[in-house]
Amino acid sequence: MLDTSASLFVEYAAQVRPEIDAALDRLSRYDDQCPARLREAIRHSLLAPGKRLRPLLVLMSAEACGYNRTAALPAACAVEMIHTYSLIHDDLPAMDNDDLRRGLPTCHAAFDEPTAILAGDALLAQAFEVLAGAEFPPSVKGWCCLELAQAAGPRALVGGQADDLSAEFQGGDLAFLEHIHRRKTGALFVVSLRLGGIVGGASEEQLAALTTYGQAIGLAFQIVDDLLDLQGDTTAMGKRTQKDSHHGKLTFPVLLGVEESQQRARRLVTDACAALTVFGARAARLEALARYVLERKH
Ligand code: GRG
Repeated sequence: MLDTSASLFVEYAAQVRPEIDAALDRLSRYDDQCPARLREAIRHSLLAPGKRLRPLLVLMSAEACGYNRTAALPAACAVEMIHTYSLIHDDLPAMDNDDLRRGLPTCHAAFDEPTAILAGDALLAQAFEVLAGAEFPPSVKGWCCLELAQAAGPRALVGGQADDLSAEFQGGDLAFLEHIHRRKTGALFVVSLRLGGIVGGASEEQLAALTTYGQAIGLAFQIVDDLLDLQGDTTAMGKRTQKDSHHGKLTFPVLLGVEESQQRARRLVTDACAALTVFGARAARLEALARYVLERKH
């Protein structure tokens, strides 16, 4: 294992986030075929100050494979578009019914419900346009589109969300909770790392390592998210906290308690880092991100 601390990731993210934001800005300057209100709604959510963890994972994974970060940007933006669409739809009154996201009013609160639904729909479609239109070899583009569609689809993100909504009413055990979050949260983490690896020409062994790492940090991220919902502060988080406990939701601290949840997150981060040995010193930033997942305050 390398000697890395979360600050290595924090510094890298501060340097690279503006590159991601600039690319997302360029990709959302639609001409007047796109109605102005729809464009504003998309940009309101897409350009809001998110942490950009998933696009950073794409770029870090491509770089760990020795690939150029700028060339990997379309894959990074495609994943962030899927993530933002999922946040817009999750915030809708029919789902989590939230009024605050990324420190700003949610899309439907700032605009209206139909516009927010359409903004999400537009981003979901555009993610694939961006990937398919990138300057990757055709076989790489096809592979990336397949993996992203699977991660966003009924057996992953959407299926996890559906089960999460039903768990609010039915309860469940630890295995069910992990099954939800491997799909709802984990699948986008894993596909971010895999897309970076695929465009970066990763070997089978490297792709398998990225997958194992992604599954572990995805789950650790969700456990920490549940703990922050319980203990965190709305201003720092940029979204409402203590919603899960108030809605009787199935969460890790509810099932395991705070202490055991923290221990589980720590164990997952250790496992995640152990999976990266195949990358040698090039794993340093990914290891630092794993530590950041444990230490983050928002
Ligand atoms: C609507 C298909 C569909 C899915 C919604 C995104 C989502 C699935 C639900 C949101 C609630 C939630 C707790 C999701 C788990 C993943 C998560 C913590 C998302 C927030 O990700 P961050 O913290 O957000 O990376 P930023 O804003 O920084 O990008």
